[in-house]
Amino acid sequence: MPKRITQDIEPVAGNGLLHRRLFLKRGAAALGAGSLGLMTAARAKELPPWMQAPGRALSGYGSRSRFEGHVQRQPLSAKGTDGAGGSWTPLESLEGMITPNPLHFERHHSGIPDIDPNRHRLLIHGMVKRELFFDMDSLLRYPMVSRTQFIECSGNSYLAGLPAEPVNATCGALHGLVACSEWTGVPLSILLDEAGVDPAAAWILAEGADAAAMSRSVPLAKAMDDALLAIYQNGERLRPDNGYPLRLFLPGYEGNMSVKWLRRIKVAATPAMTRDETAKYSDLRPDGQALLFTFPMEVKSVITSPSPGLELAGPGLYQISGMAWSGLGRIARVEVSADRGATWAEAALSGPVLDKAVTRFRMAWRWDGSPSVIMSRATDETGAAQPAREALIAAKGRKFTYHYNGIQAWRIGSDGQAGNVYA
Ligand SMILES: Nc1nc2c(c(=O)[nH]1)N[C@H]1C(S)=C(S)[C@@H](COP(=O)(O)O)O[C@H]1N2
Ligand SMILES: [Mo]
Repeated sequence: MPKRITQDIEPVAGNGLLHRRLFLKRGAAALGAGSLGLMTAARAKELPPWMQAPGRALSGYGSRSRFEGHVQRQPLSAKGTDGAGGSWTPLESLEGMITPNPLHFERHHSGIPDIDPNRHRLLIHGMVKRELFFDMDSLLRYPMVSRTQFIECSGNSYLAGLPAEPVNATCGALHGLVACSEWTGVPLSILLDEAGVDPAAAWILAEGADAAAMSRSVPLAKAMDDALLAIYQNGERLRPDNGYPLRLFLPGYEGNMSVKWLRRIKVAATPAMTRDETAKYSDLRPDGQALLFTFPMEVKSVITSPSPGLELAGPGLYQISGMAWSGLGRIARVEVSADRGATWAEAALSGPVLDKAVTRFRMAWRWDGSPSVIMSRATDETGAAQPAREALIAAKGRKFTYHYNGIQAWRIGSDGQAGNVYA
């Protein structure tokens, strides 16, 4: 082995964490050496069956390999008949920063409406000089922008850290109410400018066209800053699950405010105090008072591999892979520990590192086969760092369910199995 590689794979923190340089150089090939050795030259020369006859025909709309059918959102079934429920993105099965549309998590309060885009309308009214009424064709004529950003339900992750005993479930089932897409649409500010906002206005109310008519109040400053009327998701029209034909998208803010199936925006002086911003999506403090309007999703990260359900095959070199995001800006740094937080080392960030987007991080780990606890800790460009679970509970108590962003620890047993652990 060349000298430089030998140096690069020197541990940089306890229990076998290796320098992130390993992934920035050809030395990374060292990770794969074992498995390639199994294939003999003779077997590699045989023609596999799929090379012996032409493959199947073209199709108008693509589908994934039949060997990937097990990768599913979970749980799939809606509870009850009112259509309320959610499905989680299987984070442990995905890589990179983009969430494929069919695996984008879902959260709806009254099912998915079957909206005919030709009959869908958006009304802008309230404290404006002129009311505006749009159909989809007229909206599509406005200049659009595209942004790659995450959306996260503020109820995400509480199951991973707030129950008295750690819940054992996959990474996706614990943290999968987050997804990152390229969103394309019309900046809301363009339409509000056209409507002529009254200088005394300070809020908007956004309402969806679902049976719940789900609605949230949004500060006018956010509406005028980077709020998007999203029409496209990763290049194609939104999925019905995610708001077809039109949704509000509020970068960095709790997912609930990104009203799907958007039909109405009312400009107002005060917040409307809707059900979803009073009875729900408020944060109960230890003293029994509730905090309202806690909009930004704070910095978080989680290791997606290894994680529960993904078994390590035996001692050796592994790639720790995970995702980090912050509703306050870019990810500045992710650190990883393999010794229950005693020592930490900086992970490699996989670019581009975008504002309010998921950032993929990677770390090389030489696992010696002994029981270990691995964890990740993200810091964003504002300097905010992801808190330890105990520190978060000490500050916020145990009664809150939204905005949990504590550090996630996975224990790895000597059998290579991972599980949720409080560390
Ligand atoms: N009209 C409407 N908008 C809605 C909801 C809803 O039930 N109805 N759910 C909200 C919640 S709680 C979240 S977290 C996000 C989820 O977006 P997604 O289903 O596209 O992942 O949509 C929000 N927008
Ligand atoms: Mo949500």
